[in-house]
This record gives sequence, C-alpha cells and structure tokens, in this order.
Amino acid sequence: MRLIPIVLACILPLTAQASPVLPETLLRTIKADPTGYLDSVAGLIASYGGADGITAEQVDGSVALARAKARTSAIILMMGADLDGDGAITRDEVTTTEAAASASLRARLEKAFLTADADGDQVVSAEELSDFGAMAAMSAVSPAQMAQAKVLMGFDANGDGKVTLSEVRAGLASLMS
Ligand SMILES: [Ca+2]
Ligand SMILES: [Ca+2]
Repeated sequence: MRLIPIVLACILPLTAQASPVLPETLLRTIKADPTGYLDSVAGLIASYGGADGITAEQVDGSVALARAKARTSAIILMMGADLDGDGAITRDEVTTTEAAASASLRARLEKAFLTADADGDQVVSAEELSDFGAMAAMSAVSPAQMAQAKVLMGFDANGDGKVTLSEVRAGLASLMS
C-alpha cells in the first residue's frame, strides 16, 4: 500500500492544481485503490460525458439513469408474475410463475416477492410494487457512489464546469503527495 503514492508520482503529471476536499472515508477508499477510482471515473466520463469532460448535470444524469434502470428491471421482474394483469401479484401467481422459471429466475422472483410484500399479506399490491421499484432505484447507487459523484466536480481545475480525466489524474496526484 505504501508503494501507491510513489507509483502515482511516477505516472501522473505533477502539475496538479485542483484537489477537492474529500470526506475522509472517500479519501481512504480512493487511496486504497486509486487505479480503480480512475477507471470508474474514466468509465463515467466515457459513458455520460463528452470529449471535453463531464458536467455536474451529466454526473447527476448518470445517477438518475442507473436508478431508473434498476427500478425498471425490479418492476419488470415482478410484473412478469402478474398473470391476470390486475396490477397486483399474489402468492399463487408467483408460485405458478416460479414453476415454469429457471432456477436463477425462481430465486430472484422469490426474493423480490418477499421483499416487495411489505405488509406480508401474500399479495404485492400496486403500491407495494411502486415502493419496491423505488427501493431498488435507491440501492442501485450506494451512498459511497453518490459521495464520489458529488466530489468529482471538485476536480475541475480550470473551472469550466467540466471535469476531464486528466484533471482527475492531476488532482489525485496532489492528494497523494
Ligand atoms: Ca395479479
Ligand atoms: Ca402486500
């Protein structure tokens, strides 16, 4: 672990100006695996940013999209068991669906049903389904990932509202020194 700052000092430019004030836990996470952090930032910029970096709105958008994806897939999983299409999923419907499902789908559906049926009456109501989707959305982006997303804009050394990978590299280098 003590090698990492030395390695970084060798491979990163020494012209670091911007280093955001990081929460201690996040700083520890980054210091433990700076390459992993850079990789995830690179992925984020490539997926949601542009050639000249990523804006705060695009970072927020990436979080919203990840949450929407998780919400949709959680709800689709449950809706697949709504055999009579009345918007509620009963234990009987789940049992019938599970009988025709693969082992892995069966396990996922069973877990989803037990979680979604918040009041335990063996029916996932439309309201419980909606809550279940919201829960899946929130857990798709962990608090640590949220903190990382928020902190990322602090690496904007030239203050143009966009963070590039080289700004993050430079900022990390100064954090490590
Ligand atoms: Ca139903
Ligand atoms: Ca219920």
